[in-house]
Amino acid sequence: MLSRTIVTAGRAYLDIDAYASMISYRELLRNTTSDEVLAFSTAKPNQTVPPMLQNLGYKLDKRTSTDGARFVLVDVSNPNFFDTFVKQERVSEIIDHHYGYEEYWRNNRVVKSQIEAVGAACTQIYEHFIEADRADLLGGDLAKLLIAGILDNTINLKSKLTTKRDSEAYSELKRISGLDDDFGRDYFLACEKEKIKNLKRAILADMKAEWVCPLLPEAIGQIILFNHSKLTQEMLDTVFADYNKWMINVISLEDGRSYLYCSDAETKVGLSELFGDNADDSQENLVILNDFILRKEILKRARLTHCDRLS
Ligand SMILES: [Mn+2]
Repeated sequence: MLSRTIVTAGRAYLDIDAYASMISYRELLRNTTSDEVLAFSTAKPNQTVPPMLQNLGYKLDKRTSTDGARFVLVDVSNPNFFDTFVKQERVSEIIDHHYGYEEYWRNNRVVKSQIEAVGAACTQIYEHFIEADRADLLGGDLAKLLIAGILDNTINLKSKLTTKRDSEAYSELKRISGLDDDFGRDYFLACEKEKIKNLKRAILADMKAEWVCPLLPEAIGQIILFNHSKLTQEMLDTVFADYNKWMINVISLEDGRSYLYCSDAETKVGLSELFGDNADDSQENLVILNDFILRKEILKRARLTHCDRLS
């Protein structure tokens, strides 16, 4: 009997890195093993998978029986986040780039695990094609998926988590497929379009509500756009109508800056205090940083600044 392998990812959400990794690795396994290989998920692709990518020739499979199947997990290694149908005792392989469970899986001798500090799981998947000498499969649509995964998870190769392996995978995928940097631009613009279309949903789906220090409000949003100019203070006031105090980190890819919009003068003072020497704070309720920053880095900075003061 044919053995069945199911390539899947986390249960919480399906971003382009997970989506592209699942589909691409399925294609590689189909071409290099005799297994029946499927890729599916209970999670829906999020806004990082715009229609231009969901409508390619390669799609996820329909969900089907997992009885007796082996599971390959990509872009996730924390068992608490595995898709709901995954049976841990039948996991055969894990390819991931998140910290925390390296040791846990290293101690498991049955599971082949590859958990590394790279910017995107798609980079690891790309390398598997090269190791298997199957770069021939990467023309066209698979390259598009993998490139999008790499660019999204590394924030256009500008995030601090970006490694040389990510940049090389990106260049090589472009070379193999004949795509150029315009594809990345088109991809980010397509994502931006989806987010602007459903702005409130896009922002509220990714809110942090956590009291960190007196300099920041509890409600902190984050959105990545190709260009910040699509957003206005009025649009944000509508999105945050139910919030008393808020701020949002608008990461603008084209100019590589963070635009920190906020609800009130007091929050603005806090932001100026945190970032003033490296920012333009001449506008009302807005602080523009010289570089972009991630929300988790803002929180870290606020915690450190506040602890300094207490000590
Ligand atoms: Mn990822």
